[in-house]
Amino acid sequence: MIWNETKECMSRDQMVVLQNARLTKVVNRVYHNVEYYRKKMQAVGLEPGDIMGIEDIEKLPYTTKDDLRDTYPFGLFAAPQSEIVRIHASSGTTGKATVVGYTRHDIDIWSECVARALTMAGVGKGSTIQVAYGYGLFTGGLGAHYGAEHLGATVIPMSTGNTKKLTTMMEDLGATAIACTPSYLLHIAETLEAEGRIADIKLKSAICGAEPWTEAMRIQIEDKLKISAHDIYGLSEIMGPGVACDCIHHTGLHVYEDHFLPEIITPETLKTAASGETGELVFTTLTKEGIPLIRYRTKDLTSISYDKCECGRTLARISRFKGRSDDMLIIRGVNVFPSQIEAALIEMGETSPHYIMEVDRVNNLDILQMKVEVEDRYFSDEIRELEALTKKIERTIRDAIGLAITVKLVEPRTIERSMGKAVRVIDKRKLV
Ligand code: DLL
Repeated sequence: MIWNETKECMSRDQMVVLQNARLTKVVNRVYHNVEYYRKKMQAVGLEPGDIMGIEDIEKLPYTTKDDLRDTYPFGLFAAPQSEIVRIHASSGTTGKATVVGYTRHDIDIWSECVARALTMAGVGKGSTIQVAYGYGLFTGGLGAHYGAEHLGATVIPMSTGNTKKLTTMMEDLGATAIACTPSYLLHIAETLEAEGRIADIKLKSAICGAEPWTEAMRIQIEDKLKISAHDIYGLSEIMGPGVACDCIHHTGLHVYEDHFLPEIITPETLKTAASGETGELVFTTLTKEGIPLIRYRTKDLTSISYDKCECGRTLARISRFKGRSDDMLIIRGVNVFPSQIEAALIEMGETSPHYIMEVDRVNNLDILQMKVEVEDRYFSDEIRELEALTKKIERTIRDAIGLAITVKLVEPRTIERSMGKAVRVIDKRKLV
């Protein structure tokens, strides 16, 4: 039973009792099993006994992507390798990925959380769901897959990349739900619309996330496909999809607070934000064994409300995301840091460090283009040399970020110089 009062409708007092017990346990776990955390806590004179419950949370140090990078790949793992049954990874700020590991228990909790999220979208036993998030190191595919199986739904593991096959299967196998990025779903909707096939599909709901989208875009998807569309949030460091999801009332995403303790901080001061104020979302994992994280700074900007929802759930709700406090871009659901591209370019050593990236959305699909300055000689030499370098840069960047990119090489001093902080990215995508 997924939608159950014990987990979703407990009183604030009951939730705090549960969180207190779980927080003290996880703090002990990281202190005793993770040298990096032990040292971090000792550096500020903390012992596990100093943390009696969530009212002590502010005493604990933050964790950031840099901590994961500094301890790459396994330095923050709190379980021995023999207990780790799965590894996932996402982009780091420079070349190295952020690696996360799950014990069997972690996978069970993750599946339960995703199942709880899918339940909000009406998915259950008897549903047929197409999972069109990428499968692989990205958490989207397998995360949604295990959650749907946990519910007893029939899963079609589509992954990404072949819209024709996806829409054919959607129709032929009678899919009633789909899990994919919102921009991809809008693309699917427009494809079906153009082919006059909307009436032939049985889709009832969608669970979309992994990238920012707007309420207007959600309504557009619902209107086009005549379905109910839900916003699912998550991040690999904390677990993957299924950290929070919105219910039929769409008044914020319910956070699975029994597993992830949320805080909102002001990024400039790193202090707890005033109640209801927008700030950076921070999570402490309360039940994870593989890689529990303490006060992980997500860099995602949102606000939080503890009011009971009309649906009856008492879980805290975070509002739709308002952006990020760093420069991470999400392109086709893939996280990209401009610094990764810069590092790859510099390592090649054949270009100048002057470049500009442009992200746009064409037919609801993100495209990434880039202009890079190269020496004059490439323009006076044979054209073939220019083409070869273009291809080489495209390959190098694609390998570094995992996304196709179109590169145009330009002559020296043609990219506008900035007086202040260099403008490296122009994001032309308009979230409708
Ligand atoms: O994107 C996990 C996921 C998969 C979530 C499928 C939902 C569905 P990462 O690749 O680690 O994990 O990227 C995490 O993506 O910090 C946000 O900036 C962004 N993000 C994820 N979901 C949403 C959402 C997955 N619903 C980063 N709205 C996060 C806005 C989102 N941004």
